[in-house]
Amino acid sequence: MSTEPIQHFVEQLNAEFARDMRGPNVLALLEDYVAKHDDWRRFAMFREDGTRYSRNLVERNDAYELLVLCWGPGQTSPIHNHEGQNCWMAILEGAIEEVYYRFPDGSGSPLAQVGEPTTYRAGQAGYISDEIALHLIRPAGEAPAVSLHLYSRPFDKCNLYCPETGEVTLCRLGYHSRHGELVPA
Ligand code: CSS
Ligand code: FE2
Repeated sequence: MSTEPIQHFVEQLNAEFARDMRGPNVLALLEDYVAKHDDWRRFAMFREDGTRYSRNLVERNDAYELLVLCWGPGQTSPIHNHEGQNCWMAILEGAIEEVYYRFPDGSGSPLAQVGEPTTYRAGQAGYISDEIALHLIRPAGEAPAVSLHLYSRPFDKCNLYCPETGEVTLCRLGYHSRHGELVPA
């Protein structure tokens, strides 16, 4: 049986992080995978209740986690950090908007947006870390979107930031499915 393209991609990522934990070639590997393959579809499970975007685990090890995120119309993420880790994102289907924010200054004032929202379309990829900014992610327009996220190292919680006051709350991050199997509610 031939290796699935996404399994081959995982093996490339394993080799990349074994060679250099900073993952200098990860963006190029992501762009290459999303340009050529669509076997990610078996991981793309939207939440039936439509309450928020879904997080579907593809692969997780000590070095990184790889997830397929499914965004229904209007399912905006909270403003969040990335726990000091590297975050790469590539768009699989539809279009995604990213909005940058400055970290709160502790004064209780509204978070400052940085620049204009960036739109990423299918095939495009980007990178963020806490050194760059906080961000939120939302599907652009009224169509659903699917994105591929790679975090190195993995994290199970992150901070959420209130846009009006900068107040921080801790959020536990769960999975809607793992390795193609729904996680029981
Ligand atoms: N960090 C969010 C998605 S936007 S990068 C998450 O993993 O749920
Ligand atoms: Fe994020």
